[in-house]
Amino acid sequence: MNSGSFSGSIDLSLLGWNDALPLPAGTVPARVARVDRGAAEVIAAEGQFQARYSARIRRAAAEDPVSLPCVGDWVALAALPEGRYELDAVLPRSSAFVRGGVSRDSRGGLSGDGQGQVLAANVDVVFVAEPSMHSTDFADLGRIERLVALAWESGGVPVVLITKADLFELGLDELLADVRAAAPGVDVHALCAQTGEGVDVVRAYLHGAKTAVILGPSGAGKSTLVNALAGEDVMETQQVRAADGRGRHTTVHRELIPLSGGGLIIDTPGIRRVGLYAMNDGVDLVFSDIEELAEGCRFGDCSHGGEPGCAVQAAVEAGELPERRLESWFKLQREAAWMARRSDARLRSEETRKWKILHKAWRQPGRNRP
Ligand SMILES: Nc1nc2c(ncn2[C@@H]2O[C@H](COP(=O)(O)OP(=O)(O)OP(=O)(O)O)[C@@H](O)[C@H]2O)c(=O)[nH]1
Ligand SMILES: [Mg+2]
Ligand SMILES: [Zn+2]
Repeated sequence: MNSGSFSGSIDLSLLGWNDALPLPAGTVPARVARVDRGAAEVIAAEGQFQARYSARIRRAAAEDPVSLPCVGDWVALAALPEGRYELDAVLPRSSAFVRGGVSRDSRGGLSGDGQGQVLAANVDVVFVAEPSMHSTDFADLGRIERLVALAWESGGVPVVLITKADLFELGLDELLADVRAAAPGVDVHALCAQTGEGVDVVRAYLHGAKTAVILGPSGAGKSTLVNALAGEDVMETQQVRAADGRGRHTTVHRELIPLSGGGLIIDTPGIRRVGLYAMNDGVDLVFSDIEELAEGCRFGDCSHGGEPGCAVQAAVEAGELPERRLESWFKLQREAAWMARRSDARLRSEETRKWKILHKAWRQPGRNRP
């Protein structure tokens, strides 16, 4: 579904435009609302329309997919004849939400090209939506930790939203306490988008033409919340609740929606698996409690895996740190280490390739040698 079109002159500052962005001479600024193959739906001062990619953009993207325009990007449009425009440059991003091209296949092995894909750019706030109840499951704390880590990594500020609060009346306070412990230093709110309860609290994060992205599993109620924020049905929502809780994805495109009350929100399809992409600081931030405890370990390089004098293990035994959380930390550490090793290996093989080419050129007869 489309987020509606504009007519007349749009004040770009309402879309979050920042005068400090370096706009090439002779081009017009626009914000990417949605990406299609080879083209993007953009919002410029004169309205919303589709702009095709210039040859320059296509060349850059072939070298590095991260340079492809993505939803939320500010771009430069170059004028074509007949009043049309082409998308000619992506302006520097203030934040980028990147997902690794890594996923776990059916046999549990990791696969993928390891190339990052930018999911959203220039995002101020990352809403991590997790349903209080998902079919017969309770909120998944591990998924929250993972998405919050990725949010910190993106440069945006994470905010956890426990959706469908109406389905979890008994002990909602305890659930919120568990979520807060899983995401230290992060705002956590419960809401019910169906009745509108808690929606104003969410809206307040968008004051000042801020841009948010909403992430979470399919069926979490992301689009329902976006509609509640917009005050009208701009996004399609799941009509029948899937019996197994996984269901099909109702939202299939990432889309930037300007809200009439101010601010913008990017709705996204449900995330099945989140790969880590060069994740370092994000993991440390989401597990700041473990990092803090670790300062009390006897050994500076303690792995908290059974060494003597381990303050982290002691906290687990004392019931101060949930064992689940330590397991989750181990898991994300392993993945981050794996990703780092992989990109090292890729760098090395790239270097080897360059040297081989150089070496070959060197040995070619008749070449000028320095
Ligand atoms: N009980 C209850 N149901 C809700 C609430 N919010 C949304 N739902 C229902 O949950 C289902 C899924 O909502 P959507 O908004 O389509 O979920 P989504 O996260 O956008 O899902 P995808 O687009 O597939 O990623 C719909 O049937 C909604 O009516 C809520 O606050 N309470
Ligand atoms: Mg949706
Ligand atoms: Zn330790």
